[in-house]
Amino acid sequence: MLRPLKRRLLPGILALCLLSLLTGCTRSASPALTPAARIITVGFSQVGAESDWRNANTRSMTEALSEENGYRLILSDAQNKQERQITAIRNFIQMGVDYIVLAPTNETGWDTVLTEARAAGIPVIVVDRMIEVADDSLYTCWVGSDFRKEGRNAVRFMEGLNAQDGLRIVHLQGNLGSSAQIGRTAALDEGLAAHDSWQLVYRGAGDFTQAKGQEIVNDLLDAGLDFNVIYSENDNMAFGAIAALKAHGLVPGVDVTIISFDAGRRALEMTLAGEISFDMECNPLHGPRVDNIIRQLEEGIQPPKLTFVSETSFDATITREVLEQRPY
Ligand code: GZL
Repeated sequence: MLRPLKRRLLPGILALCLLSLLTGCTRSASPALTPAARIITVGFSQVGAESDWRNANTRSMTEALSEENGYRLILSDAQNKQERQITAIRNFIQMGVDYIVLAPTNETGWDTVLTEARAAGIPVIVVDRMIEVADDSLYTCWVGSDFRKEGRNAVRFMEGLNAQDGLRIVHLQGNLGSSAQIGRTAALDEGLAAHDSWQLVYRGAGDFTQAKGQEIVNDLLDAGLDFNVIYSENDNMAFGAIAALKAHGLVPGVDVTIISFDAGRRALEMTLAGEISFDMECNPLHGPRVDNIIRQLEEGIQPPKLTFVSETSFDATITREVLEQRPY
C-alpha cells in the first residue's frame, strides 16, 4: 500500500530544511540580489504659504513624496509670484529632475516654460489649480478641484437663506486669475444673474490671505456699507472678515452670513460655533494622489488627463465628532 503522499515526501522536506539551515539560503533573496530601488527626484513648484489650505497641501506633498517612500523632493515656494515658479521650473530642468509638479499661481503664462520641460523630456504633473495652454501635451496630467461646482454648492446654500429684504453681498475674491477664483466667482455671477433680490455691494481681491480679508471688511464697515452676506473665496479671508465684524460689534453668523471655501479645521470650529454658515470643502491632500500618478507613470501606465477630487460641504448641522475626524 502506498504511503500517504506527505509521509513519502517528509524525508525530502526535512533534508531541504536542513540544507537551508546549513547554507543560510532563505526564501527571500539576499539584499545584494534585489535591484537598488530607483530614487525618484521630484521638483515641486508650490504657490506659497498664503493660507491654511496651502500649508496642508504642502504637508501632504512632503509626507507622500518622502525619502522613505523612495523620493528626493525639491520644494520651491514661489511666494505667490508666477515668475518665481517659471524660474524654479527652469532650475528643475537644469537639475535634470525626473518629474516636475506644478501648483500654478494662475491659469495662463505657462506655454514657454512647459515647452522647455517637454524638450528636456521631463513629465509635468499639475495639481490644484488648472492651467490654460495651447497644447495640452505640455503637461502629463492634472489633479484638483472643480471650483465652479464648489461655488454652485455655495450659491445653492445661499438660495436657502430667507432674508426678507434680499441678499446684499460682499465678495472677497482669491488671487485674480487663479482657477479657484475664476470658478468660485463664475458661480456667484450665475447666482446674481438668477436672483433679482441679490445685490453685489462690493467685489475685490483679498488674495486668499487673512490680513487682506480683514483690511477690506474693516474699510467697508468704516465706510458704513450695508451688507448681510460675505462670500469669501477661502477660509483665511473669512477669518479676517470675522475679526473685522467683531471689532465693529457685529455678530458673524447672526448679523452677517459668512460663506467660505476650503473647510479646514480652524474654519470648521467656527462653523460649529455658528460664525461661518457654510463652508465648501476644497481638498488639499494631493500628496498621495501625486505619488500614485508617479508610480503609474513609472510602470508605463498613462493616468487620466484630468482627475477631479470629490468634496463635501459643512453647515450648522456639523458636529464635534465630524470635526474631530477631519484630516486637515
Ligand atoms: C484651491 C486653492 C486655493 C485655496 C486657498 O484649490 O488653490 O488657494 O482655496 C489657497 O486657501 O490659497
